[in-house]
Amino acid sequence: MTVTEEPGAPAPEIGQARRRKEDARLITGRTTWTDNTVLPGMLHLAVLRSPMAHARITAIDVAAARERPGVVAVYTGRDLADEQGSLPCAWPVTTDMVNPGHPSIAVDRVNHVGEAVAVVVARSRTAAADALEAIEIDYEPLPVVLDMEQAVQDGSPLVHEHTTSNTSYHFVFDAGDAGTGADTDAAFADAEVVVSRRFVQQRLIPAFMEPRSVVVQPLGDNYTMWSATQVPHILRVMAAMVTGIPEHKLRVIAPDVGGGFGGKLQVNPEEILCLLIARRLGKPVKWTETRSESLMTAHHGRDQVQFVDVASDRAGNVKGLRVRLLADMGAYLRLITPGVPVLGAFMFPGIYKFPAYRFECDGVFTNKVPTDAYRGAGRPEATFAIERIMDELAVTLGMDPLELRRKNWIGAEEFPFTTVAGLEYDSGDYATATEQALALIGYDELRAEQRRRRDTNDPVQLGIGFSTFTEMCGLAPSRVLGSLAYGAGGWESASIRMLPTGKVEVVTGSTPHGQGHETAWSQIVADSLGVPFEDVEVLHGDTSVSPRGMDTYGSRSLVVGGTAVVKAAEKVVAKARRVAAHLLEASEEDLEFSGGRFAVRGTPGAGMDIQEIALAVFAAHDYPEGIEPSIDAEATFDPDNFSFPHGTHICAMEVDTETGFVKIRRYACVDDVGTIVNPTIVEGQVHGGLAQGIAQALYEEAVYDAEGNLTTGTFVDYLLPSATDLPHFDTGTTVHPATGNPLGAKGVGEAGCIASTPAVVNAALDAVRHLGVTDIRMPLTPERVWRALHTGGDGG
Ligand code: MCN
Repeated sequence: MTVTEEPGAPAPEIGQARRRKEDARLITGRTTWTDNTVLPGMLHLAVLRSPMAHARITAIDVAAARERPGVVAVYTGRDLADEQGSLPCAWPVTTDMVNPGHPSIAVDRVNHVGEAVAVVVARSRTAAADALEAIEIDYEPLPVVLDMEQAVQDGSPLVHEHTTSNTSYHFVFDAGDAGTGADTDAAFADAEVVVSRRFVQQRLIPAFMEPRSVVVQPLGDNYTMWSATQVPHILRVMAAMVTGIPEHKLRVIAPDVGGGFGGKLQVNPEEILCLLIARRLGKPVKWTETRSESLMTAHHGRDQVQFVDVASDRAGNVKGLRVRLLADMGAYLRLITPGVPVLGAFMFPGIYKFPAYRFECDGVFTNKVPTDAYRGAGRPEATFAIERIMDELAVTLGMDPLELRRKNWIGAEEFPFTTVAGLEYDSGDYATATEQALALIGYDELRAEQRRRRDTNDPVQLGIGFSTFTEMCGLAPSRVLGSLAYGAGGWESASIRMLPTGKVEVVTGSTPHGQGHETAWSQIVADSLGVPFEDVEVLHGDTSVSPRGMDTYGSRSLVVGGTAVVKAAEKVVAKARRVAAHLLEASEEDLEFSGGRFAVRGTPGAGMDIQEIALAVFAAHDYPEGIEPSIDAEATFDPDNFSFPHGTHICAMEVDTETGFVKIRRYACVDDVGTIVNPTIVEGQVHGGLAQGIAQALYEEAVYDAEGNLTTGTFVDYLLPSATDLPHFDTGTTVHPATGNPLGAKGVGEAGCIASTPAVVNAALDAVRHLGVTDIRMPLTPERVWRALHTGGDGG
């Protein structure tokens, strides 16, 4: 888009570090979270959850619970069996993928701890929770399957008895077959050097701040659902399909939502249960989870075992990449469970020019909570694997890890570049980002200090780790998504209405849950229409207000939704121009639009502000033929390509070899997210992403015991870092605009999380490799690091 810049004109809004409009209400909590919703006669739902990871339900007795004070109804899976259908999985990655279906409430069998087995509806939340204790259930235990590598062995017990194995699907991408690369087996057969590693991507919990919450209000045969969701539009379509409630009778509202990180990109069992029960009882029903329920039952992320082979010549020119994954699906396929590792398939080659590439993935069922999207969804896993194996290759070749990367990355002059995975990277400059990051962190001094510490056998060793990453986001071209997931489009919509007083309402199909769209979209509109930033109001998250949308995930909102806003604004200006020409008695061609004003070329002083035109149209008895009496427009945008932000992240890490404690000394990163709409928001997004990526490397892991109980079910056991656990971040940016959207923007919402994990682990290994340590399993707890140092192995 062109931003008008002329002498005396206000500075463009795009690029300004505006403070976020929405923050006052979000930070103080003075807003409409779903759980604040209180309706007359509202009932409360509490869910009884299975204590067994795998069992047959042989008897359920709810009679005593029905008698408890305040209880209105109690339902089991059998009671709702005829109407509950199956929760949706929208991403069948192969034609023969096995999907066992997923009831919102178990009927006669449970497949993970925490699965719903009965629900109580009562007049208060406490009455509902108390009555759960009165429900008696008999379980017949079945063998529990928890470990993926054992689950795929012949003779393993089955998670789903009607299947023949625990493998849901086997997905293959072979660049040789796809025509995007050479024969991988031949590349490996001819290679001078092959390095193979097995990496474990531990299971993580999205751990959003606001727990999930849902309220359903029935009014006749109409239903309004409030939900703390990232995806009100997708939820409405899917809930209508599952429950049979006609879509036009169902309104979904996502009020302000306190974080999601992919964990609220879901159609939850409780959302369906609230709908079904509100329909049965004709009364409003609310469910809000406890923190323990959230950690135990909201979908988890990651959980892969990665077998990675890289082939190269002795000079360090890479020749081939082979990846085999086992991806833990958990007990069921949720909304995009199978697609998460498959999305990663395209990112394993990273920024490097591999001539050959083969990827295989088995999606494996286990008796654990299903996995699904978690910030980055597939791309952090892939980035970890490639950035770790590049370091391992460098060590094997005796090369500097940066020199190896430089030798193999795509040069700035080579864009657009089609990768061996078939993606077209549009723009970037990996060398410049790396040089800036090296300067930011003070690389030469750190290397000198590292040498000193090694030479003096200092008990605290220093390491420096790199991650020179790219990722694919801005999901996504519909033609690509459509070929991967049924019914999924990758477009976004926006509409802009100029109100009579000149204020502007923008309706977006994106659904912010912490990303600051109200601010960024206001900046875009302020520039496009030449109106003050403060005069723009952004509306979102209600299917009656913004009927068309594809919601927020995959760092798509600015690239796709922001561009839809630009396109709608262009239409608004075009419409206003026709009106202005009519009112000013000039031809449209003679009008110059700048800074919100249509000026008549060659007639000084003659002109009209776009905000005046809005009033003139409202009050008009005189507007041009063929024009509706309003200045408004709607647009959709469907990108031709993904966006490919990139950057260089460097971590300097101290490792105490006596205690196993690690400490990030410095962390510097230079990210390229194309044109930046709001530098403050971008920096905040990078910081948040770094916190989560570093947390994977150092702190977080969802752990199950041998019976399938989640032993990290509270924040005492699941180590979510706070600000004081994190280092200062030195951040920088380079700008290589994206070529696929008029803003030139690339997504930023996941970048920090995708890039940082391997930089941290590479740094720790760089500190202690000379002491014989070749790998340390994540998270790098002091115990693991100590074991790796003193007893060998990966500390696992
Ligand atoms: N932005 C910008 N200039 C750019 C790129 C982005 O100013 N070149 C701004 C955008 O205008 C927007 C924000 O940065 O305000 C993020 O934009 P984008 O990269 O398009 O990502 P989305 O808005 O689509 O957000 C999704 C992304 C994802 S996938 C996860 S997971 C995530 C994340 O955002 N979850 C979050 N950031 C989060 N932040 C908060 N606070 N809470 C979450 O749950």
